Amino acid sequence: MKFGVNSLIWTAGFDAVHLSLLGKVKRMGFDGVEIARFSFDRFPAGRIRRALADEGLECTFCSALTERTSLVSDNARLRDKARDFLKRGIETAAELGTRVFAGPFCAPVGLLVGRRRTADEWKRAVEGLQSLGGALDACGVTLAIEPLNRFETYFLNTAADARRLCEDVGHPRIGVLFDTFHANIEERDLAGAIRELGPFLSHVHACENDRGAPGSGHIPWRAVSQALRAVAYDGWIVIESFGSNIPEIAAAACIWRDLADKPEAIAEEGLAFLKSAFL
Ligand code: LER
Ligand code: MN
Repeated sequence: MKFGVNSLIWTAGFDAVHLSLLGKVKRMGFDGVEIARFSFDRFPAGRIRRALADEGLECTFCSALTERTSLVSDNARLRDKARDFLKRGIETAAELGTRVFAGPFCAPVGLLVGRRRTADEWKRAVEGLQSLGGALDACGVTLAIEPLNRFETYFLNTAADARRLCEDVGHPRIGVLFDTFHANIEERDLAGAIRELGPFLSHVHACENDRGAPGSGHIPWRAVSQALRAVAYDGWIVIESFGSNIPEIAAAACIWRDLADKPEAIAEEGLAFLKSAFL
């Protein structure tokens, strides 16, 4: 397993001006950084890739569908926009030199429609994801689809549904991102959910129940660690939290208070805890 930290702790628009963060992340003891972007225009992927190599760091890449971009919409224009966006994201991940592109990639983050998903929406998600198979193969990238808790999406909330979605899609480069924060709200048994995902588990966000430092709340980390071992997971464990000034996800993530004295504390204290619990 490799440990990473998500750049959303500091910024939603990781760019050349943030390269000094890389040295800091390396000195904290992480293997890599998860770079977050919600737009891929003018993104200096090559420069960031070289800076990562200079620091001896790896990376993963994450994003999200936001307003007016949806694979499941009945509006073909919004579906096209979502497919183009995800294809650009997959190509950008390859330019960064990572094999993981992760996030909630079916419906826009924060969209709640006051009803459960329909069979037509499920079918459109399956077809939309299938249409990305060629780009994933060409770029050697895996798409890790993230179920979110019910207050952030109506479309995909549980590990069991995420596994079924992947089975219906049937592409080996499409798997599931398991985020312990969302799972704590939606799963009866976090370890059981991980075991049920088995080979479909592609990526992990390690988040405390309040999005603070892993180890400071009530997520059952030992059980999570044992379940990851049981399914022979050897991918990334990425600490994810959000600064309170991230407009792209503020309305969905609803973090309205500081979860630590400074953002670095979530990364540093979380990593020390995870290494003791997981290694
Ligand atoms: C993104 O990884 C995530 O977990 C979401 O809660 C963002 O709103
Ligand atoms: Mn997450």
